[in-house]
Amino acid sequence: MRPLVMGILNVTPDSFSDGGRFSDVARAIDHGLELARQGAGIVDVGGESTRPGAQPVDEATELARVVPVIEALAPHVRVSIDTAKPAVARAAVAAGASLINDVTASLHDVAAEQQVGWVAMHMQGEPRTMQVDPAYGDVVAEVEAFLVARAEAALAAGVPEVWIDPGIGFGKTAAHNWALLSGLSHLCASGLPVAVGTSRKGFLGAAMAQADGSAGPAGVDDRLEGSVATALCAAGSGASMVRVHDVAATVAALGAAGSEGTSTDAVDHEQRESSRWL
Ligand code: PMM
Repeated sequence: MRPLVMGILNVTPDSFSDGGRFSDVARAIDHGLELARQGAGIVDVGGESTRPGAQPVDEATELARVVPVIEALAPHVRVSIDTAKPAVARAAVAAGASLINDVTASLHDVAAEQQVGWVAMHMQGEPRTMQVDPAYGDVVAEVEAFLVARAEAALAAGVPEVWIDPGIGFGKTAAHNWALLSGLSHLCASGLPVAVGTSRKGFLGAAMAQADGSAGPAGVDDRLEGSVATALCAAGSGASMVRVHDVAATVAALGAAGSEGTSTDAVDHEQRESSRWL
């Protein structure tokens, strides 16, 4: 089955890719509706940048950024809230969000109390310093053990829908990111639905330059091919959701790769294997 496409809507002045573009509420709402028209099954609204080195924002600022946008989008498309703050998660659910996208993997009690879905993402360290010196023994095994333990705690607490996400770029070198993408099927074999976000991330800039012989890494707005290719790879490994900026291109590529329908359920590997490369 084709994975769910989560469209990214950062209502922030400083996100690494779309920072500043949608910080005005009206423009953010328009863009969220456009992502839905392009085929996003869910729009992920965030009001605090998590890019490496980002400074935290206060609760009132984050609430003012996300709540009006969620209220406007929720009648039209499923909305998730990308936050690390319990109060923002609660307000977002009150405004219509039904999934908490949690890069700290620490808000499962809020998801249980509100009876909404929860994405547990892996991060080593915290955004300000996470890229200073990320280190693992076996990155795939360590990320998987962490996520499965968090998911089990959430399910035991009564969270109705639990996703796991390896957190590409969050306290990881390029080698760690590639290892996690290559090892994604291990994560999927846990039986938990897996979400993956590679879209426009830095490791793709370097990889794309290496592939085409450019002198410097591809800039953040020139990473479309790498973003779509890795989303497809993730889908091929069994991911049930891909988090992307370029919704139209990703939806088209997933469609062209041959799988039918959209699912948040376990992925039908057999169907994909037989249809993907026809
Ligand atoms: N990446 C970013 C932000 N939130 N959430 C999940 N679940 N997975 C991710 O990989 C992820 C995320 C950073 O990217 P952005 O600044 O473009 O939103």
